[in-house]
Amino acid sequence: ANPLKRVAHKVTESLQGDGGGPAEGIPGRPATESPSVAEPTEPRDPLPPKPDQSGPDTVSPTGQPTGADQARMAQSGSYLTTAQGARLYDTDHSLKAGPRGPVLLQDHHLREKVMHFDHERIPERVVHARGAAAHGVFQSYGTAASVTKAAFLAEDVETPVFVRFSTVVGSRGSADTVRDTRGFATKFYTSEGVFDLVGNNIPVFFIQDAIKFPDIIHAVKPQPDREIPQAQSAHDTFWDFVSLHTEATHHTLWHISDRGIPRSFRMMEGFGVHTFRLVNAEGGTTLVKFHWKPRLGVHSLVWEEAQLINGVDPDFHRRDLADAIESGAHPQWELGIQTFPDTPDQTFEGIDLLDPTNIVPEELAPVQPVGLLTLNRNPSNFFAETEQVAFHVGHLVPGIDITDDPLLAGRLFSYLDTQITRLGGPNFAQIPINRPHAPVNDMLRDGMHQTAVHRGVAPYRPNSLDGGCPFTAGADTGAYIEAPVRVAEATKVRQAPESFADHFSQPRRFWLSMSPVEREHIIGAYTFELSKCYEQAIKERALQVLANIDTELCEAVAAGLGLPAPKPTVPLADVEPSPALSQVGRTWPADGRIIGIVTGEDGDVDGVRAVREAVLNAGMVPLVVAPTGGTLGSGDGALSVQRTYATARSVEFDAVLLAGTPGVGSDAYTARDAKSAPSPAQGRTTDPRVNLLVSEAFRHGKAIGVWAGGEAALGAAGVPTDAPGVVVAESGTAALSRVTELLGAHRVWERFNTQV
Ligand code: HDE
Repeated sequence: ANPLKRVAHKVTESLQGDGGGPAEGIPGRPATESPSVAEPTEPRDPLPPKPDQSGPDTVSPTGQPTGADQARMAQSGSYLTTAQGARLYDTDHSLKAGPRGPVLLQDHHLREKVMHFDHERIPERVVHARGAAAHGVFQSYGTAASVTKAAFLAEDVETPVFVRFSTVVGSRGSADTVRDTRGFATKFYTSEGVFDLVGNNIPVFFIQDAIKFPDIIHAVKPQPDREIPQAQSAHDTFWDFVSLHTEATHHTLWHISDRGIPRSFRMMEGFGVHTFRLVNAEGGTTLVKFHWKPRLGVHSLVWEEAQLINGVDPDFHRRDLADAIESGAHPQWELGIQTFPDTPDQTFEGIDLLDPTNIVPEELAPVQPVGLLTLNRNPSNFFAETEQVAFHVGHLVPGIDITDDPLLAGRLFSYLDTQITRLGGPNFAQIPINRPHAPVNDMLRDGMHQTAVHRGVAPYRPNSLDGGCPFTAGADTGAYIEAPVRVAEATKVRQAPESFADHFSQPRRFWLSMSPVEREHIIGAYTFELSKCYEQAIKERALQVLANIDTELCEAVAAGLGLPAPKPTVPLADVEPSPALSQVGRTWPADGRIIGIVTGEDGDVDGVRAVREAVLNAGMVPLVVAPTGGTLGSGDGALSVQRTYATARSVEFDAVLLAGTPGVGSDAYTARDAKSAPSPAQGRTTDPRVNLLVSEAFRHGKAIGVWAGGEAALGAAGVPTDAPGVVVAESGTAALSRVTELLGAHRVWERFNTQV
């Protein structure tokens, strides 16, 4: 076990702790920096960034200041100043004519302070407004070198990256665990310029042509009259559109499946969606689809859990990502490519590669790993980095080119255009997070928020006055040269190709690839969403779409809605399942999983201490839950409590351990907490909050381990001791080792009402 990891985990706990344990100062900073109760008055320089915010240095070869250097430029010296650097002696009182007199217009500090505050917000992204991001590094294996000359994909090249995950629909302040597609956008600061891979966690899209993007987004966003519902697809306008516009069927099915409610950003796949074209050193081209494969596997929440988390901890995914990085459990993904010959028809095994509603099953074209992404540093400032980062599918490097996918074409326009409104002008490439780490010598000049001081007199070509500089490069000096692809001779039309017309066989393949428990979740999710629609005609039309995917699916949802199941209007496609699409049935590492250790007043403190250590040693995060805050036990061996019965909810934990007899005989539950008194169970009183925690964990398919009398808490919650995934052990560590094995499958799938 790595001792550093343990120290770091303690940091995580002190950040999350609400148990009132001993103050440990500012997490991650030296103890000498810990704030005393009184405000410090001795002038000193700004505090350094926390350790998790200053990972490996990513200084740009051009000497552009990055990270801490950049912070020093914005914040230096010990004294408070105006934006112009004049030191201030008071920032709490406006300048007035006498203490009770009118405020004077001449107060330049007041005016500057309030003026700046008034403009602190910028427009949120029109889609993907809510996100969280991290810095990291991409280590290339060199396995793609035969198909692309991109320098960052050559053997053993390390490239700094910044990755932003997002939801699509909700506003910037919406909750994390809503049912939605997730964005997975990666900025590679390569030696040949920035490459952005702006993908999603779903490999297909709602529409085949960018011109429909405003339509789908208008349909899914809150309805325009009352601006409800926030961050949800369960409403009439969304289902109105997707039931009429059947090319959305495949994406909608993924969105309704467990992929729409990921357990963590760290446990999501990512996809470039479109087919791209790679170009190698000899000029040879290959069509590819990009995939990100998470080291921790692909895992999801269950719907009830997702809904509860939105209230209990709306920042669940954001917190999970930041905490994991802070604690040293750096999330990792392998970048992989599926490759296809660049034939004139751009199809593979009959699948049109230009249609972004199609996948190519991995069984037909295996995903070949080409490098490893590790996220190892949290942003130091959300606004400067996560909010101001500007991704663009047109940020390409030599060796990576586009195809004629009509969805990609529109994106090539949109991502630049949107930054003008969002970031206030055309110079957003100069914002620190967006700066390339390659030398930049453009002839772009002036404009809003210009921060460069360009030299020379000739920002034009050809010129002699600046000695002819800048010069254009050639293929041998690293120029980006478009692949000389033939463009078909054709007539201008507003029309989709015939090969884009099949909207149901790919969704059917997805459905047939699901395990029974995943199908049950899909049926539940369609029933939930359509039940939220008011218009009968929309529900009926949505059922018609389902009938064209699968009869069992349609009948089950129709039964839930209390409507007749329609017959298919197209023959059901004869497709082979793709086992790679299912999330169930494999075993994954349990790293970074959160284990709730629930104990009572008479809890087994030594047992809790031992199991807590064992959780840390296994690379997981223990959170101790007790009736009240403070510590368990006293003296050197005292254990901090991170959650109390009042603040803990089962949804925070991946598995639960019950130490001793938590909640049984508890006095912590008083009339203040609820109207009813504790209920008797097994001859003793029991705390309903612990009952709820245990029964929810059970219902959501989580492993539960008990020892030292914990069976009583199971009994009180109505959980049978011999149920699947319930472990009764001699000691906490024995319970933990069995629970860790169960976590490998993510959930105890046998608990759901289907055969796995
Ligand atoms: Fe986007 N998309 N998109 N999108 N998209 C934006 O760009 C757009 C599409 C994706 O973390 C916007 O800077 C159009 C597919 C991600 O900053 C905007 C179309 C995929 C992010 C935009 C699509 C995506 C965005 C809003 C249809 C997966 C967040 C703010 C042609 C492959 C990036 C911004 C971040 C953001 C337009 C379709 C992924 C308006 C017109 C397909 C991950 O430019």
